[in-house]
Amino acid sequence: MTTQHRSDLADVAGAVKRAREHLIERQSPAGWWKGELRTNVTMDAEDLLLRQFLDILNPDDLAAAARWIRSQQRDDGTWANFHGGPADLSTTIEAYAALRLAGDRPDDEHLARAREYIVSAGGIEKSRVFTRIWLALFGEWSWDDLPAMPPELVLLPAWVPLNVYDWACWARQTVVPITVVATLRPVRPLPFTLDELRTGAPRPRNGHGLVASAFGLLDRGLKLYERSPVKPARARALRRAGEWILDRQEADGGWGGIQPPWVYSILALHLLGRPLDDPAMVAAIEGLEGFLVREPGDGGEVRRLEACQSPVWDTCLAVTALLDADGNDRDDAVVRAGTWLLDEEIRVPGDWAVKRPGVAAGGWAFEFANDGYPDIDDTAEVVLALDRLDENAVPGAADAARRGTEWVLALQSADGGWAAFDADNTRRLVEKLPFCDFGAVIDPPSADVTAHAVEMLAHRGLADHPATRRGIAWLLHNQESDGSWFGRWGANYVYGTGAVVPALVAAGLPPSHDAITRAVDWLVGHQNGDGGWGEDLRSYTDDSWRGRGTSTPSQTAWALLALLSVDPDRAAVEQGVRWLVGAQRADGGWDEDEFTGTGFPGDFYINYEMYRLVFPLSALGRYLSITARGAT
Ligand code: R03
Repeated sequence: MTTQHRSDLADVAGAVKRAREHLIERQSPAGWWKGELRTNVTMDAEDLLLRQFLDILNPDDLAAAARWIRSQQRDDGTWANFHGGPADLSTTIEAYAALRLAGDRPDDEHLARAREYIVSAGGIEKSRVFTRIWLALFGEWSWDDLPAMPPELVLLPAWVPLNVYDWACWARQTVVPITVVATLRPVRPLPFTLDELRTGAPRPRNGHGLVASAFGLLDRGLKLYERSPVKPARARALRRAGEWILDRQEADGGWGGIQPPWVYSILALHLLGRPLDDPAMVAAIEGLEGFLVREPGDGGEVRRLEACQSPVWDTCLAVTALLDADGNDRDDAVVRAGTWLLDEEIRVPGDWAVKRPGVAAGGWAFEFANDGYPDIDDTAEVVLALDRLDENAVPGAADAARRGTEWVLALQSADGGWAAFDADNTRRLVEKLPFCDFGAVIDPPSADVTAHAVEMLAHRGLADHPATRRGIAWLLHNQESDGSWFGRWGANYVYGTGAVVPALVAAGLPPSHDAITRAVDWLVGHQNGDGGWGEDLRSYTDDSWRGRGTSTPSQTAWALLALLSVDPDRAAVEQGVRWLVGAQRADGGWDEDEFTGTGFPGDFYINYEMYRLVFPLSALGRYLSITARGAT
């Protein structure tokens, strides 16, 4: 080994030490980690509109949220859905409406520029359904001009197409309350109009082909039914929807740990007759406080709402990173985190049991409180972390890991892959409904989640289990022709490939396997000149961006984790490691303005605050231990 190489190793060791200390400083006294989950200003705009609707909008909150929204406007007057992204029409309309609520005037320069863009992009008429629902609540859009959403949906048995269990869990929990709201069609006052944002253009048809035409007819039929005086099942459906919603309220007052079901459930329960001082309503509205981030800003406090919170995910990834850094399973931080994770295990059935009745509960959700919706991604990553703990230091870890493993096995989809929340949630018909113009509405298996499940099963000694073999076959079948894998929940092919390669290696595929060499070639071929990796979110809509973009800490770490699992001796590894070490801040952290998390490809993206720390620490830690092992 050369002197040059040894001094590099000392640099890496220093970087690992600083990152590890930085991570430990950020741990909560209770043992968890939680980075901020940043998304876009529709969260804040909708929060203000909700409070305006309920007549509980506090002027200080309004001012602080408006300050945040203004701070996110770009020079061209628009708002985007992610750092550096293109203008987004619906987001800009919602931000504009929120700032009008805060008293900004249409002829103020910043709103004039926003309006110019909105009108040039087609106005309210071309915005997404969710945006027009918010406007309909204030009489700024007609309920008649929204897709019909009948509450009878909740009465359909689970074998009838389009029943609520055909929808992804996040869509299901959003759509049920929306059917209530869209049936009761409330209109509350707004101290201004948004006429200036309308173009009068007719709404374009929702698609072509037989299915689109059939759904167009269905929509017209449902609207005629809305006008008929006799609707035999209507009262029962509304009652059932109310019960369905109430049954799913979580300990933190919310629904599913995510903003859309939360806010629409508040609206629905209120419209069904619950006053604001009803205990369920109080819990729901107060619970939102826990999702608010407040900090000092220019000109006063700013306030923004998280779409979701990631403590379980952040904590299991942090445990993995710490163990990758020094392998000490007796470390106090690791033990406290492991103990907290055991406490978060979900032992009650949820909606997932509709597709997998009789399966024993035992999994983890992403959030603090989301007992109805454990997910496979979190469960796999928690089990991977628990599996590396010392049972004597964290008693119960082995049993919990076993239950989690069983649950993941049971939630494998029929095609051999794993999705995030449900098994066999693959009915494409749902996507064709005119209502569905934003986000994903089904939850089919993805390469990243399947990889995490396979890696976990292999770690549990189940590499030869038939379920694992079918998972491997799924991954091999779903490799892109260029050798990469698609990243459903992280950006993008770098995330997918960074997840799949270590999983296949853990499951025993030799590094010489064609799928692995092609993946490695793809990664090496997409390394930036500076040694890092980056992938722009435009890769979701434009193939020329696959694997291309400014180097970021999390994406560089994902690529390194894949390469390290195959061949740590490559020049590409050295260069990537050097990029990470060089980009580290003095305090041990990294900066990452880019969004590298995915909520919905094309529509909704996430900046996970912890990604810039946990993944580089894992990558550098693994590099160090592999290299040290090689040196002895
Ligand atoms: C990273 C892996 C773990 N992972 C969990 C990821 C959770 C991501 C946050 C989910 O937050 C949501 C935000 C949403 N918005 N809109 C919707 C939505 C759902 C989840 C939405 C979209 C369409 C319909 C209903 C809701 Br219909 C902003 C597996």
